[in-house]
Amino acid sequence: TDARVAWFREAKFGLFIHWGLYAIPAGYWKGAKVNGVSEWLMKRAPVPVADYQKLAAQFDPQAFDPDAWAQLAVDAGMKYVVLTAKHHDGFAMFKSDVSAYNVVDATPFKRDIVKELAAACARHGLRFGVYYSQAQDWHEPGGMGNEWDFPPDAQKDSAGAFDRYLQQKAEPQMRELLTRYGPLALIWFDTPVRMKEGDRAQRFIDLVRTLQPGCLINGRLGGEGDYVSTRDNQIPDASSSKPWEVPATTNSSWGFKRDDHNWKSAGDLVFKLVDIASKGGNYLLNVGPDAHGVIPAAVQENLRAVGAWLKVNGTA
Ligand code: JFZ
Repeated sequence: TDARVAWFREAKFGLFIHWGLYAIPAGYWKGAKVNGVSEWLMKRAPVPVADYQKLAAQFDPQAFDPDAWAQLAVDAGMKYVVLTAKHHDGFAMFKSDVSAYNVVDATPFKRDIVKELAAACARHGLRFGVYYSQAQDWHEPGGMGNEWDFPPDAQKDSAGAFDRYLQQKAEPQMRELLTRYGPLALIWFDTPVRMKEGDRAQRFIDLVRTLQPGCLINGRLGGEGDYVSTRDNQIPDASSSKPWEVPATTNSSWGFKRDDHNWKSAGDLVFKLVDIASKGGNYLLNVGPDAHGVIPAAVQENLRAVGAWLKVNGTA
């Protein structure tokens, strides 16, 4: 564990990228504003699976430039990048053999986002990891969290549908991610609904440890991780012995939200970075690219200002 987390203890600053089909509605459904973070639109509206999945036919981000994203992370002084390979909506941003609901098979874009960003990060000397929503999958009858199209979670669990989903989609996709994209820095699991029962979490731990012993597991799998993930945007008061990371938004949404201009200032971001780094933690700061593949200009500017400050005042 110590060797595995050595780089992480030094990293201090990373780029979180929430990108998926939700960048298209960007907080609006059928002309009405949907409250909350944009990547939860499907659940908040709620949108039936049959309607939401049609967004895939519109996903064609012609401005996607993975090298520009990696360069932004470098300019900001960041050391690692974490992309949503699959969020709660169930849509994979990589080619998958176990579910056609993925960016290569279901969109006109047909490009493997995970593959292209992993390669760009390698070219820019950045470590690359993926976010994967292991328990919540609103697209699958057995996935947790969708109770408008499917039975309640407890029923999916007792009927065995949840374990079937885990074994037929989540675990095989984890295997694909761990074998096709080179060395992964970490897997960012999230919202561990019903993951503590039986050997569910352990099955993921075994996959990661067997296929990529150097890959870190964050604190939201539902089992023992390599580091502590704090609550979103929450900076702890004191340092802890286990490495830790603060996932944080730069506005008020993780996914792109058209009318969210609540950007934290560059000064605020610098203050938080110094606060976190001085206590031994890492700051995983998020951007939500739009449906064209563009990271909003305002946040790009703020991140570059943080990088400029680090050039003058930082140590690395
Ligand atoms: C989760 C996701 O539901 C959300 O869409 C986003 O990806 C975020 C990074 O993670 O939301 C959470 C999970 C945990 C907490 C808060 C929001 N928490 O522990 O405070």
